[in-house]
Amino acid sequence: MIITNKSHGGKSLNGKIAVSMMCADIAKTVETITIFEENDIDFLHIDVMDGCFVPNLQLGVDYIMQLRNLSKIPLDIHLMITEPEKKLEWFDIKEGEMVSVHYESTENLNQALTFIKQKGAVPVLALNPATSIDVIKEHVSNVGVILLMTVNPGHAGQKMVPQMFEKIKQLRKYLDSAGYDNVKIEVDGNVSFENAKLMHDAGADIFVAGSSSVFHKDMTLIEAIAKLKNSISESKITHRERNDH
Ligand code: S6P
Ligand code: MG
Repeated sequence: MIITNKSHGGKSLNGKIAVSMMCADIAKTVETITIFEENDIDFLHIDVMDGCFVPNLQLGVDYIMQLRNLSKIPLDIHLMITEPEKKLEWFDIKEGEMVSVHYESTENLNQALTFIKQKGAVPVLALNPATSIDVIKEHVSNVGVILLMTVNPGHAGQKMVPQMFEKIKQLRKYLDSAGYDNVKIEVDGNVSFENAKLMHDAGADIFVAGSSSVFHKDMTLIEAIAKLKNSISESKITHRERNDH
C-alpha cells in the first residue's frame, strides 16, 4: 500500500501514523494539532505513565480530555500503568479510539480488553521487548492490534532493540497463519525514517512517531511527516495489500 492522502481517513489501520504527543512542544499544541489535521495524521498517541509500571510520569486524564476538545483525530491511548482494569473508567474512552494495555501490567487482561471493546474502542495488547509473542495466543481473539514495544517503555529518544525486526516478522507470520490476518501490528520506539521502512517490510501497520521522525529536531513537522510517509511507502509490502480494506 502506498500512503497517499486518499488512503487516510478510511477504516483500514494499515500504514497509519500515530504521533507521540509526549514529544510535542506543549507551548505550540494548537498549532501542532492543526498541522497534524492538515497532513492526515491518523492517531494522536498518548503515553500514560504511572511512575510504577515504568520509571516515569507522563500524560494524564485531564490532558486527554482537553485534547479531545482540540482535535478530531482519534486518540491512541497507551497505558503504561499497573492494573489498568481498575482505572480504565477514568479515561472516558470514546468510540473509534485505540487503547492499549500491557500484558505485563495486570493479571486481569481479559477484563481490561473487554471493557475497551464495550466502549466501541479498539483493544490493543502491548508487549515489552522481552515478552515473548507466545503470550498473545490466549488473548488474540479479543484484540484488534498488537503493540510491540521496540524500546523499553518509559522514555522517548532511546535506541531500538535490534531483535525487534525479527519479532515483528514472527508475529506477522503467526497472525497470518492462525487466521488473524485482520489483527494489525503497531510499533513504538525509535521509529526513525530508516527503521519505519524496515518495520513495514517486517509486517508493521501502525507507526508511533516521536523524536526519531515527526518530532525530529532538525526538521519542520511538515517536512518530517512527508519524509516518514515516503519511508513507509518505499516498503515493499505487496503481501499485505490484501488486508487493506
Ligand atoms: C515510550 C513511549 C513511546 C515514546 C515514543 C517516542 O515509553 O511509549 O510512545 O513516546 O517511542 O518516540 P522516539 O522516536 O523518541 O523513540
Ligand atoms: Mg507509547
